[in-house]
Amino acid sequence: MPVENTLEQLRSTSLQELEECTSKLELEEWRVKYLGRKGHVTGLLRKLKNLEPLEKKIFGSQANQLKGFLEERLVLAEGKLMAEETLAIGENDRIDVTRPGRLINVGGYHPLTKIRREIEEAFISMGFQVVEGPEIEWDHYNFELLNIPKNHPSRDIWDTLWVDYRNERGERNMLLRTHTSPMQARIMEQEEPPIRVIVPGKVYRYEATDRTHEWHFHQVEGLAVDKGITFADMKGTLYEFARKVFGSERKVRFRCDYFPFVEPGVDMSIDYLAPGATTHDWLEIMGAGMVHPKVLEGVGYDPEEYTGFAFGIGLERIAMLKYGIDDIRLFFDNDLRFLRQF
Ligand code: FA5
Repeated sequence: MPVENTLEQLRSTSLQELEECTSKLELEEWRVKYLGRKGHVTGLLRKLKNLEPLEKKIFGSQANQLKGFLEERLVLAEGKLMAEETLAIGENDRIDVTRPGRLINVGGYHPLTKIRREIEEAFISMGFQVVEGPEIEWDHYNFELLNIPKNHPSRDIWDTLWVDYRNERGERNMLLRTHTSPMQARIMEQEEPPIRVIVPGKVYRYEATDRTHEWHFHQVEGLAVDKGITFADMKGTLYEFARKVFGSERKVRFRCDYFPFVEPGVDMSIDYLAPGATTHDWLEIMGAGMVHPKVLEGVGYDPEEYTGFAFGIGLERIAMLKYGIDDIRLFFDNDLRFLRQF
């Protein structure tokens, strides 16, 4: 085929194919096919060396022009493709600022966390510090240092979950703490008076559950030890706590109670109208009392020099009273319909 025809044909077929390219990959394949080292245009230029000098000159220049022309068209085609891609991205990602936003589910605090913080605030404002202690405890701290010797009937007050472990004497002496009171002994062992601390934490009991009893729940222990602390200090502190958390109108009741580690011992209840009930009742929220001299001696304090008071508040009970919740088990069901109310 004469060279001019070949040039013309190359021009029209290559341009047509260039038109049909719709991606960068196709454009690159097109470039290799026509302008690459083994491409049609380059091949044609190589063949020119067999022509007569004049023909070589004419067609050489035409072939070079075609090469330059196709290179330009390739750049244009690449530019067009890029513009189309940019436009497509804009179409897909366009932001409609007038559309109403989607509601985001923000997590909230568990009601018990809220109450714990509120109780902490109340005591911090009265000069107490917050400390924490272990949930797995030794019999020594949970019972013995609290004036509850082995085989003493008062142990029955706390139905205990024992850890499957025995010491070298074969005794089972590790347990899930039944109350936060073991921290009384741990703190006094390490610190010198004056002491004023509260200890929030989880406790466990081998107990049947009902509306007001759980087998795992939270307490906030309190301990104040110094020279000259009296029962009146304890009453004043606990009334102030009740006033801060429940308001000054709420009725509070103290009654005598027995705990081996205090003398005298009391419990405190709050006036309670259960949801749906018509008559008021009392809900016990804490045990308290003056630290027993034997407990002070056990940790190396002189009971003639120091006195103190201690208390253990049931956190779930406070939350039930504050939020009008009539079943303690709701706190641990993880039902979002319940948790979202707070
Ligand atoms: C004690 O646990 C003592 N350690 C409290 C104490 C501390 C007395 C310091 C004296 C000095 P008690 O078993 O009564 O006491 O529990 C204290 C509070 O925890 C109760 O008043 C109640 O509010 C809460 N409570 C007790 N048992 C349960 C239970 N099964 N479920 C939910 N709350 C409970």
